[in-house]
Amino acid sequence: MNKFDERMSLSYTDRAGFSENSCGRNLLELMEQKKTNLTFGADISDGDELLKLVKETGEELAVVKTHVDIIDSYSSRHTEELADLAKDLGFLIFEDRKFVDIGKTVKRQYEGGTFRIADWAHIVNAHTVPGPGIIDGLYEVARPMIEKGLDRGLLLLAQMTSKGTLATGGYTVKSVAMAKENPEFVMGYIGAGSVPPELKKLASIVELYQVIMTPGIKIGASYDGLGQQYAAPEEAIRAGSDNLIVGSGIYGAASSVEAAKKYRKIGWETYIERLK
Ligand code: 6AU
Repeated sequence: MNKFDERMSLSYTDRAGFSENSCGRNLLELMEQKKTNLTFGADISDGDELLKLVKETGEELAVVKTHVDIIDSYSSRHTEELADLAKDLGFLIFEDRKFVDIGKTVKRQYEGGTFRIADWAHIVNAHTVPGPGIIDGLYEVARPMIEKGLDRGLLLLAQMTSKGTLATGGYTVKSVAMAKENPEFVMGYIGAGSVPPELKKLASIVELYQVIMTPGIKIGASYDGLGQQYAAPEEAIRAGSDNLIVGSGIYGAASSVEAAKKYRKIGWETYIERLK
């Protein structure tokens, strides 16, 4: 059986057994237990509104993804309360920081500054354009936390959803190769949910235990006017996505809770179908 077919036929729990990163393992197990493979991309500038929406939708979610630097008047209260909600409602926090610098700089951006991301984000992501030093720099911060039993994992941006992206073909293949040195830290990849044939190529070369999380998902839309491209949730799951990242499809809906329930149901049912 080829890698893609094997990936599609195994449950999250089966794949979790192969994982060397505890955060990746816990995400796979959490998705199976909670029966949701949905991430809410909570791109909301008002910190209190963000917390309110997360409180309302948290039961439906495996992960809440933040862009902490778009919160107006950020204070550590926002991320402390988010961390409390994560414990109460059972989801992981993914700060979509997209680190993209040399190792010693990203190390400081992850650990310190205004946001102290490593203190509260279980998952972060990084571009591979700087080379493997970016993984080493981030891992210097995460390693002692992982050794203490905390969930800390890194997703590499092997692809992007935006029109004209350079993250395709050989770039994607080299990004996947870069993860191999640090299986205890790199838990998976961002893949382009919006471009199912490309996503399938990624899902055909990554290890079984690695998670592919996919933005670019929206029902009834194909473009946002600023480069973002969309596909339907079913298409992404069938092309190898493990987790659907939905932003404006949830926070822009008339009822965010109803939208989250809808994306959750489609994501989960399509995952169950692919196991058959
Ligand atoms: O559903 P949307 O289009 O409203 O939001 C998509 C979210 C945004 C993006 O910053 C993010 O997903 N994203 C990413 C991530 C998660 O790394 C990569 C990418 O290629 N495209 C993309 O949209 O918060």
